[in-house]
Amino acid sequence: MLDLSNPKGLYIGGQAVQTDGQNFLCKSCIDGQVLATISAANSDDVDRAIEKAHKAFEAWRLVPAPARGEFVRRFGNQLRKHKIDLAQIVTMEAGKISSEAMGEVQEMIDICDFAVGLSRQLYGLTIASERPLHRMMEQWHPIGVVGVISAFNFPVAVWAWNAAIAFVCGDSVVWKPSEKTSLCAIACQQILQSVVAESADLNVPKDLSCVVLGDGNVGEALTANSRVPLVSATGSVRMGKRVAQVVGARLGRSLLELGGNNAMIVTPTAEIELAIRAIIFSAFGTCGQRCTTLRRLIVHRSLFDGLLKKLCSISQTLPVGDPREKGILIGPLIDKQSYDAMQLAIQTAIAQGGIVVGGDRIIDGVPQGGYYVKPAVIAISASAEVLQHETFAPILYCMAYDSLDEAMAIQNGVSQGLSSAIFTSDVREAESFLASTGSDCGIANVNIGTSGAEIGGAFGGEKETGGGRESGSDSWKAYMRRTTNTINYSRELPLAQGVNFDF
Ligand code: UN1
Repeated sequence: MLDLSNPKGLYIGGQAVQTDGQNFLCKSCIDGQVLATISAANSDDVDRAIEKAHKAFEAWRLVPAPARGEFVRRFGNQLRKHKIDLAQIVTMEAGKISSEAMGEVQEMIDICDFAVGLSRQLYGLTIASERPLHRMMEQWHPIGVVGVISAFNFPVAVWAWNAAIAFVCGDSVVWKPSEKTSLCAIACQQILQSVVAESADLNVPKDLSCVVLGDGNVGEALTANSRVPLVSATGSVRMGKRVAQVVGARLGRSLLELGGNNAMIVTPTAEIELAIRAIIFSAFGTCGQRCTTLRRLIVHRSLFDGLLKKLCSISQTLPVGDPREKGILIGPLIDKQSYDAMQLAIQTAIAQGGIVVGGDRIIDGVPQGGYYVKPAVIAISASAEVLQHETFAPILYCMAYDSLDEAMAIQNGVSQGLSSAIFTSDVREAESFLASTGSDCGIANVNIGTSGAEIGGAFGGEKETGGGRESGSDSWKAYMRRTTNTINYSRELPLAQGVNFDF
């Protein structure tokens, strides 16, 4: 059923619209093969989609939340049916190995299940009024069109985190995916539209979901439009700063999930075999292209040499290659730009005293035209400047520490604050890491790697990571507007704070 043969730059509900923006190529990062050419949406197209989505919102907010949940339940079921074909498109465009691509679709299914339950739990508080025969309460109302900007590395799940929650909250969605994974977005839209088409009984407005394709200009038009009360953006710090600026200038709301630069501390009481498994997956899985990827390993000096040696040897034997092949654990980088950034980071690390194992390009035994690399392990001083920057590639910087306070200072000593972990069997160390004086990240784990979070928790981080929270817990509140209501059922009009205003 998924048909990617004639992709367009604009999807308004089920309607694919031919646009006349600049052409861009959809490529497979497996071998650089051109999969399609799309003419991008221009700013008028984006405005049009937003207008349609706004109309859809006006109808959708009248549908009871549990019925909206029923729609999302059907979407989750449809995703179950399409799990394999959607995962294959993720593999084709983003280069994920099959197990990770399937895992990504599973995240979509999981968030749908979560959102279905949530659709009966959009609770507001009742509050004791200070005035007699008065009652206070809060309600959560749908907010409007939610603009979603997503990155290439989670080309389907991040949209679903936003969309499934937005839909049960009574919002409509306009999605601007990374232009590197446009086909993934079109496939998602098709799956969703098949559910819309079969949900007449739920009064689902046909333009509930729109997709606008193209480069940063498309994102710019989406963020600038004041019909979009919330923009949820995932990507680089540079992009996030721009979104914050444009949305902030019109006093809209933005939910940002930006760079990571995540660290793990390995203490002397760590179960080292577990730690190694967590390090290898977190650092090199997804070819180092998760925002939760482990980038900085902070190891107690007593363990440093032994652990480094093991990591160097394991990392160099990990099977790298065509992600469609059985047994391959690491697929390609997304593109040449990404490869160049990796090489630049490695050269910078060397110039700053780093000792490197791996990191070079693999040419033999992999599809030509893709950028395949050996994971890089770099022993380096904790004070090296290169550690301040996140490079979206499989590079693991390793450094030694002497005291836990020092390790914590290293861990927190960067401008990003997404994910963090400690491996320890010492309850004092674990609790210190989780305490207010410990990790300053949005995610802090014990005896688990930095990546691969479950959807049930709130996902996001502090500092330059942007402060937003998506996915589980009470993240839904960002997708609604809160009203506080005071109701007087007396025959008097007492003023709050005892104020007299008799006339
Ligand atoms: C991302 O890289 O933008 O925790 C999201 C994880 C995944 C989500 C990552 N569940 O690694």
